[in-house]
Amino acid sequence: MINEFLPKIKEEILQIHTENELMNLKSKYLGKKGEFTAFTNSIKDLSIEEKKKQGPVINSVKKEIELIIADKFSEIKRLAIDKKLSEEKIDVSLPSKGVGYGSIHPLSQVSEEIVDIFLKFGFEVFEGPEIESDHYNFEALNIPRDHPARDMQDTFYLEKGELLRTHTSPMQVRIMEANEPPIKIISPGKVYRCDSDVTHTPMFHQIEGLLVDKNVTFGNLKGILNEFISRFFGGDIKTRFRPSYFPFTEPSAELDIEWKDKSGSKTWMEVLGCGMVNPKVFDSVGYSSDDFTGLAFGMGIERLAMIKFGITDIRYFYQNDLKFLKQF
Ligand code: 2NM
Repeated sequence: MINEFLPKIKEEILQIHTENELMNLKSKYLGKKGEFTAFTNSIKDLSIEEKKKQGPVINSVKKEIELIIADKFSEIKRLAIDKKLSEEKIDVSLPSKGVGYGSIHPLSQVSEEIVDIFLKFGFEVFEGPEIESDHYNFEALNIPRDHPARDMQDTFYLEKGELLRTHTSPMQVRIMEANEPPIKIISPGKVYRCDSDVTHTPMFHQIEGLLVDKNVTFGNLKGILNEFISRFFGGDIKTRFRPSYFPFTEPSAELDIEWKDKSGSKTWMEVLGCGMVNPKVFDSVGYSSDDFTGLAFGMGIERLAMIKFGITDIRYFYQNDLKFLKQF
């Protein structure tokens, strides 16, 4: 009879220790074919009077059974957690797994190394905005309207006539505009050009230098850059200044170094561009070309790092492959 269910279930539940066993018990009584379910189904054969009497009793017993099962369920969970906590021990005397150390990215290493050399020469470091105006990036640097560098294919143009700087010289124009000579600065930073192959990426890094004073000569330019090359590449490196053209310098030159290629034979490698600041640049920043002369140079960090470390594909720098990065 209905009164027998609760004592029976309470008795059986004492023997239960796992969630699985509890689920089995639940379905044994409350499942579709369960004993209690069968009992409740039999109510339909009773008279209306009996139904009214038995209905509430059945419901309250069912609730009680569900409660007993739910309590047991919580108890099983709690015991499992207690067991886990008491068994799990942390052995603080075990050796640790060790920490993986990061390292400075090769481009940062090379950039810092170059900056360090010029700091020792007495240059000051100035960084500026990567979004620039046509004035600072082109106009003030004597890059004329029809120059290919201004072409959409070389320069990333933004809205409102702004653009991503294609070199770090705009910063040097800003410094000249705001200061009288003497000036002795370098500007490292990211620059952007629409270009992509094994030696070009749309973003790369540059360091440009500028020295303006009375009586600055091409001899000073050669002296500074030769000393830089010897410190950066180490030892006795042959250099040659090969005539070239930039709108912002006159005369202009490219600096080559003698270098051994993979097969061991000597070749000339172009490492940077340089020249004496074009008087037209001085005009636009308000310097007097009668009183002052200037030397300037610009180099690509990726290019110098590739030469120094013998890297043949520029894209290695940006793939964050630890096998590559760990070599530096
Ligand atoms: C280069 C080569 C030659 C350069 C010129 C100037 C400035 F602002 F003074 F006009 N800054 N940098 C310069 C000169 C850059 O890069 C290949």
